[in-house]
Amino acid sequence: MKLILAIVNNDDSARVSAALTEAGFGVTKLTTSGGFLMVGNTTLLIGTEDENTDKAIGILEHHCTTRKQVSSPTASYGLGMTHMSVPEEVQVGGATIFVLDVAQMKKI
Ligand code: 2BA
Repeated sequence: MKLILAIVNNDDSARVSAALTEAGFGVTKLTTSGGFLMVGNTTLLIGTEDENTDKAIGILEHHCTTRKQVSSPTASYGLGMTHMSVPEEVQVGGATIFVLDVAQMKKI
């Protein structure tokens, strides 16, 4: 079994969660923030059998789009405030995906 951690843009999270749920995946949404831009994003936890991992990643790829975002002065917090108040355009996402092996899953 695998646990997929997918960090996605807030604007994509509702659509991709709905698509995953519709395809039969269990999904948990966490409200998170990126350490660089210091703005909100969404982390999806998806527990699934090994053979369904690629299908889940395909759904994430289909619904998560790449965007350009301008960093705000607060983005400097993640860099020890060395880049204070110099807005930069950065490319964000589609999605940042980690696939972890799960030793055990239990529902009690
Ligand atoms: P943030 O940390 O807010 O990063 C937003 C975007 O800023 C990144 O997009 C990247 O283009 C840029 N960026 C991040 N760190 C940077 C740095 N030290 N110097 C210059 N530019 C930097 P993505 O790579 O698509 O990442 C989107 C979000 O995914 C991140 O938001 C973070 O929440 C998460 N993420 C990305 N890589 C990660 C990792 N290795 N571990 C944990 N979370 C990660």
